[in-house]
Amino acid sequence: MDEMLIRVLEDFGFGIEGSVVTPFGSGLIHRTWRVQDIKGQVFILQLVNDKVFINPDDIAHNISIIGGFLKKKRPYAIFPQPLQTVFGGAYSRSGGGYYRMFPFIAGTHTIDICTKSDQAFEASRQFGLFTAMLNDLDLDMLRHTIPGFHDISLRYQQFMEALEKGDVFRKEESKEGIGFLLENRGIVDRFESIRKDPTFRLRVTHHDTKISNVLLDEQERGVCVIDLDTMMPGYIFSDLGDMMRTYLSPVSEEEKDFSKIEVRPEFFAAIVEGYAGAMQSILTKEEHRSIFYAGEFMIYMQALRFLTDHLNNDRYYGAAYTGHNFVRGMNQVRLLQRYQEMKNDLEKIAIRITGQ
Ligand code: GN1
Ligand code: MG
Repeated sequence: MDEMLIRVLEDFGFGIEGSVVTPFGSGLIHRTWRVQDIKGQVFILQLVNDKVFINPDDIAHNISIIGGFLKKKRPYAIFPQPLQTVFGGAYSRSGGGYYRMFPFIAGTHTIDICTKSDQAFEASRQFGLFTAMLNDLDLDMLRHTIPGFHDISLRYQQFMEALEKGDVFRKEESKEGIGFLLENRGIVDRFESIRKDPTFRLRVTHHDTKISNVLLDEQERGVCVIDLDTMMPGYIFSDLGDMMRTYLSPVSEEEKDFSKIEVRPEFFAAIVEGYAGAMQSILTKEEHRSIFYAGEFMIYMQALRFLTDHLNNDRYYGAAYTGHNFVRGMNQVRLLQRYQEMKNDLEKIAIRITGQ
């Protein structure tokens, strides 16, 4: 085993004898390992990307505030608290970066693609319950772990800067996608008016609601949400929208054959049902009216982010092959087009389910 990992494991009180460490998961940001100790218990070890999370202590702060709140007010909630090091810290710094460790909840598993609408329902219900359980937590207690993370106006501005200063050849090649994004700027304008509307509530939202961030039990019932790095004050359309972005189509943002990109209305219905059911009377009229917008908001923002990164020569997401972020960006453009084509049907579904 790597010298550095040995020291990190020791900081968390693990003996090296009998511990098995294997790479785990498919996230783009952190490095993750599965650790099995001598007794066969399983843990998840992560090296936090401190270029993205500039102040990892903010993550530990939010986890501790939210964990403490739930323990006191919602003792039935399942919330996987990270382990402390033998020195009482949230991170081991022995490997150079910020390493943290979580227990793995026995009897649960995660999936990488949403193949059944029941899975979409279960996941959405868990994200809805998460926000509902934190409805009365004072938002001022929380820190913004990535400032401006889902600020679509900031993402738009970064896109405009990349158009000005980015790679000229890549810009030429991305003309069609760029044109589409510029034409759809209304999505950013709508966010600006929501932000100015004092009645549109900020809540504790998760900000990374992909299907692999929900633990499922053997019957595929949702158990709880994981990956708590970006839980911070936000709008429900961030969470609803990222589920739409990642569950509606049978293929992911990685797919190169865009003819496979589809919007499955039964998955849209499942997302709305799961979320609205969990949030019940908590959702406001303004929030109900933002359900279709949620998908537009998140798909558009992700298209902006991938194309911006392509123009900036892949400095944020990295690239496994030349043009990787171009493919991802154009994939999201296509998904947004498909989504907008179905606007009438999807809005009807949302109204049928929520009655609003
Ligand atoms: C990143 O690493 P991962 O897959 O959890 C990104 C999300 C993007 C996603 C796109 C901190 O998440 O915002 O939607 O890639 N997270 C961060 O795959 O930038
Ligand atoms: Mg994540």
